[in-house]
Amino acid sequence: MTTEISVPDIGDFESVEIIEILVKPGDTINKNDPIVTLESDKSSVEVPSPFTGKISSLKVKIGDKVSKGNVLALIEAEETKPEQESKEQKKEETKPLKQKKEEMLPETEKIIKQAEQTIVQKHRKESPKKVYALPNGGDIDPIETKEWLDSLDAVTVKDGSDRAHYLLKKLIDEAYKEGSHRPLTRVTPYINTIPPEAEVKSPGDQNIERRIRSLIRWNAAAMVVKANKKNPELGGHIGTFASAATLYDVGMNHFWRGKNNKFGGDLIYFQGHSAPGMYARAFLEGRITEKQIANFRQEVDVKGLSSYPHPWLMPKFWQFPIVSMGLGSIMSIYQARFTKYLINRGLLKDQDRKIWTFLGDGEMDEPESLGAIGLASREKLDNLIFVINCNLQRLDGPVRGNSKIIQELEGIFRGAGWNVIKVIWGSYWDPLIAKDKSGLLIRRMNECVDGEYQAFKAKGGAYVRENFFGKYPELKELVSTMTDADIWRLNRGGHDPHKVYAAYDAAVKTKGRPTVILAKTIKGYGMGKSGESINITHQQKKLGEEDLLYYRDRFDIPLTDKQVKNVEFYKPNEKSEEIKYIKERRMRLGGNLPERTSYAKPIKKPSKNIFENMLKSSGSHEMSTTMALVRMLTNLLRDKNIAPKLVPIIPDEARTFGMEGFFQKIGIYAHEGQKYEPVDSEQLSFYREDRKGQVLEEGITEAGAMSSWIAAGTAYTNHDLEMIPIYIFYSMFGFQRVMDLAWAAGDAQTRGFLIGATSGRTTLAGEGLQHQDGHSHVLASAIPNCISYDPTFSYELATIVQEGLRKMHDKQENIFYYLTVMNENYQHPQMPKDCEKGILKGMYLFKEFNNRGKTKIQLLGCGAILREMIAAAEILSKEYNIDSDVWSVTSFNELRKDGMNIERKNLLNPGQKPEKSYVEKCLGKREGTIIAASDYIRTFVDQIRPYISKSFYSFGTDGYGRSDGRKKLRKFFEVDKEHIVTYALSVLAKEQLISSKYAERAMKKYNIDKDKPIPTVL
Ligand SMILES: Cc1ncc(C[n+]2csc(CCOP(=O)(O)OP(=O)(O)O)c2C)c(N)n1
Ligand SMILES: [Mg+2]
Repeated sequence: MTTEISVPDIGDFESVEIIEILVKPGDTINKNDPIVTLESDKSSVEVPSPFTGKISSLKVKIGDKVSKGNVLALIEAEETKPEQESKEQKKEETKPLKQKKEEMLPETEKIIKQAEQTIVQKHRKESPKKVYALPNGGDIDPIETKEWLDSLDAVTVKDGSDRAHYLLKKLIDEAYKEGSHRPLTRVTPYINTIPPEAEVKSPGDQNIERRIRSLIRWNAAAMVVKANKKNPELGGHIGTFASAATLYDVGMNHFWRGKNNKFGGDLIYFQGHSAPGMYARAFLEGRITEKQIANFRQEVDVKGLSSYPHPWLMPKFWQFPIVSMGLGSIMSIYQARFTKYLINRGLLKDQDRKIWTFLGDGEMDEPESLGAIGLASREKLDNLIFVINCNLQRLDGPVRGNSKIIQELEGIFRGAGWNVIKVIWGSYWDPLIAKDKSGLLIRRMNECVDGEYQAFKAKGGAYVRENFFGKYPELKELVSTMTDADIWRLNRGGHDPHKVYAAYDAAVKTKGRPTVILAKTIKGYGMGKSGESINITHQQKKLGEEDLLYYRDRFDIPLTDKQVKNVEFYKPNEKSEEIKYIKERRMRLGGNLPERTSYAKPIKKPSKNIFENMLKSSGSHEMSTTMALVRMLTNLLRDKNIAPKLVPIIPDEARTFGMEGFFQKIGIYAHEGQKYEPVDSEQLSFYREDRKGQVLEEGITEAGAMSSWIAAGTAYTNHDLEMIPIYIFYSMFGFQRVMDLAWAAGDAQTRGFLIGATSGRTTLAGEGLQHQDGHSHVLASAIPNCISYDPTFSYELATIVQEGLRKMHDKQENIFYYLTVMNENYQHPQMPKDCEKGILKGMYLFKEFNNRGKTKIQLLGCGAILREMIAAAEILSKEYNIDSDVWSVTSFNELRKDGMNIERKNLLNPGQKPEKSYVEKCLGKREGTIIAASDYIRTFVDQIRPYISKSFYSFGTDGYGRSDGRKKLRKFFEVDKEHIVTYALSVLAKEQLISSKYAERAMKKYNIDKDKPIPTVL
């Protein structure tokens, strides 16, 4: 049956142009196959067929303008009822009878009145007559309290703790209804979450594990001390790993599975300052040589070991660069989410891999540490486990001297919906807590603050007896049979392998939410007087002989005094129990950690015809480079190799960039699918969330979006899957906002595209000072493996993207691209001949104005300002008979890279004929002074100044942006065609090639006020 395919609801648009027809008569198509592409002045979107069948005729052609309801084609459809219709019908059937607005009001008022009466009565009923609790939380009726506690006990014994929890929750809910607003469940008592009887026991041999841990501790400390003996400039940390050794060891021996040909491996984000501990273990495992650890922090000549986890410097070892505090948290959260994304999209097998992140308690104050924890619980990331090493100290002093960091973090994470496991007390405390029937011990634990806990571990057993237990006679009595040494031995949970094992075991078994383990430890554990739990611990890197001997004895390291004085490392022989054990554990767990490998298959570069349209002139059709990019992405989504690998990432700006067509076409990733009918469900580009959705619509978090981009751009190593992440953002909120993450992305060798959209100080126009970007390219230039371009025309953009795909995803080079695209609409010319190489190198000759010129000038324009330069060249030619060569500069950054490389080569080869830089090759033989301008600060343009032998003048948009139209802004920043003409005339006058009167006249003509201050002060 012949059926019409017509234009569906396309939102607010009327008369939208058809720019592509994707079917022809006779084609057999499936439902949802695209029929045509429509383009408004803001976005382009494909119209899918609502039917499966054979196209019998087309009713439109390219260039036609259509609106909702216009017929596009006729189809011999297999079924004629489009889904949309039946949905609408269904809705009609179930719709309740609509009441008229006027009829609703009195009824509503009645309900409100009734409600108000109830509230008033309730208020009267509950006016407080009695004081229920003392302001300090003290108990006004201990007998009543006991009755409640006995009841709770009885319920727990009879029906279990879940029933007790249920009743408590009911009571709390009831109390809320009655007006109590205190968050009763924010924190739990200051004791371990897992009671001793519920602990799962470690199957490991504790004696061997302790010996291994001691050796790792020694070698880790020795490598820092040795390096600093050689050269005190080198630095390093002992105290951080000393506090975390058990936390790492239990994971390494029992939980963290390596990557191999059957399993993808757990991903561990090691806290940066713990790096010596990871090296020390790898040394015992035979993965790192003694020469390497002897050269810790000496990387230049001897290929020693990196200070911190840097994949760029140790690409076969480190996976995650997280020494900048806070980044580990946010990057790992988005890593865990991206892993689920790949699984839900069917690209990765679900092997229950875990992501573990080690963080410092001081580090948790970074906004990036806590800023994304809501996402982790919202997305039910049960593949994510945080271990926060709560040694109570940061660099200068206690993290929370006057309160307790563990309790604070517990409240925050519980509030965010995480599973919180506190590992506060070690096993030696268990009998004391069991004996404490009155609850006084827990009360004392609750009332001490971290400043005191820090002192307890710095000042010895007698001090603890006096100042901790001594506060209450009953507690003093509790420890009366213990010696001071026994009291000193009362350990902290994070140093107890049993407690840590039980916590890890519970964490890996947790379903439906992420887990955070809050482990209490001692900073500088084992360092004694030189650095245990004292304020200078963090900086301590030079242990004296006495300190080293103490450390050796504390951990029973079989080294002689002489060997200790020489700061020798210790590794038992290969046949020893320890080495056999450590290797066997890792073998059982599937492989080494950390280890960075990649077995990802390259993605074949797309066929050239995907880009064909972009190389042609757009004729009279005007469009922005943003729209050109979106068109290109839409085309790439038709390439079978590329399409599934594209990961569009957007922080809440898809509509600004005209990308809403992606919602319908590839869907927005949502781990629970779409539980609601979207408000715009009738429209073509409706907000479609889908479990298999491809777009990462991150919301307003550039740091989160950047973390997703890093996760996707490193999937080639972390998941052996090459992905193509394209993160599109307001250019001002890119590098400026997340530079630290961009730096880490470079270190991690992320591959992908960063797109600074709505770019250019004068091109974004009305948004003003906070939005108008004039320096993102300068920031991008600081990252060595970032390649950046500011293209003007769609063929430039197409050339760059093609090359990017080829280099990063076909050739698998470890680079990433930063491209700026604009929202200014204009016509795009056809690609000139032979400019491909120039586009990629950074500049090419766009046009020569050869009239009968008196004199000549070289005009270099970049991005938005190239068009001003072309217009200026026309004026100079027509009105002043001045010839010019106009160059399109696609990247001053790339030109500078070439320039400095060539200059260096020449300086290092003084006896040889010097090579020419690329800019010199382009401009050296051309006549005339150079005038160069961009929509960025002059620093961007000035980068090429040293590499050309001619006079050079640069113009740019230095200063704060402000709101206005493009024309006015360009005049204000002096990068409009009129200023360029005037400055060109002035430059030629300065060079004594023409009279100065031309420039003066131009200033008058164009209303250029020479007394206006430079924009940087305005
Ligand atoms: C963004 C950032 N700011 C500052 C530092 C310097 N820094 C290194 S370690 C440290 C203290 C860390 O304390 P904590 O997080 O408690 O870790 P711990 O060493 O106690 O385990 C600081 C301030 C850094 N590495 N990164
Ligand atoms: Mg700390």
